[in-house]
Amino acid sequence: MCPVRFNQGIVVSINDELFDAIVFGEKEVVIEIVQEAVDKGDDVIELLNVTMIPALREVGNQFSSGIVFVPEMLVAARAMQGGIDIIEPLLAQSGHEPVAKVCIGSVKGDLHDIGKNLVAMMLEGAGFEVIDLGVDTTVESLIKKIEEIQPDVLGLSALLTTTMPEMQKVIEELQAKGIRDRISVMIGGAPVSAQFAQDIGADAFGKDAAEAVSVARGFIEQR
Ligand code: B1M
Repeated sequence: MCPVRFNQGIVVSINDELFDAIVFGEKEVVIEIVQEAVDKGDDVIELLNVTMIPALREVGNQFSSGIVFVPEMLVAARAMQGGIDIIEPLLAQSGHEPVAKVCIGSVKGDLHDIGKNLVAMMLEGAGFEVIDLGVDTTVESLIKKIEEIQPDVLGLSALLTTTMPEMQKVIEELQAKGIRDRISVMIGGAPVSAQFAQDIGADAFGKDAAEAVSVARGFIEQR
């Protein structure tokens, strides 16, 4: 199956070779192309948003259509990660004193972490101190870490519709422990929406990594 580099007439790739390398899980090729782009001083954020992320979305679409299966999704994710590892130092460069502390994690049952990692990197680049709590984080482990670290912001990520309810459980537990008012909660991930954030009592929804940074900055400005 040929990868779709257009979606409803909109170009989703500025580098078709890189797009295909991610779709087909060719990690070495991805590394080579991304390194070349970095060396040339290309806009890597644009490359990420207008090639790499759409390429993984294409893999998801092919998975939904039964064209590829979990192993192909996994090698595509690994190939993507190879590219992100090269971009990471550029995204995470800040050089400022931390503006605030953020704890971030993918909720219980959710092993997807590429989006969460990107959000964490962009926040670091924007001067936040980010404590990444990983994936499949249970309500109990999150609360324990929050009590220990006392972050200003909690970021929760979910990619599965089945794990979204975990976000509400975390917020309910923060309330039960009497610490909800001390922390701003941002949620994100492909199936999550601003409406869902409002419904479960989160403070905000971040559509993507760039928006997550503006949301986190907004939290701090409001303090
Ligand atoms: Co999975 N998977 N997956 N998967 N996977 C999806 C999510 C899916 C939509 C594919 C599909 O069917 N089209 C589907 C979910 C369907 C649903 O729930 N409705 C799905 C499924 C079903 C599954 C399994 C159940 C498959 C199976 O085993 N049968 C399984 C579940 C495992 C688990 O979590 N328990 C599974 C497994 C996997 C892999 C391990 C193979 C791999 C993940 C590897 C990894 O993350 N290390 C994988 C992948 C790669 C995907 C797709 C293809 C790509 C996800 C991704 O990384 N996108 C995905 C399809 C898709 O998304 N269209 C799919 C790129 C990433 C940059 O975007 O994560 O959306 P995203 O993050 C964005 C924004 O959402 C936002 O910013 C990011 C950057 O812009 N954002 C936040 C994210 N978190 C945020 C937090 C914030 C703010 C913004 O604030 C805190």
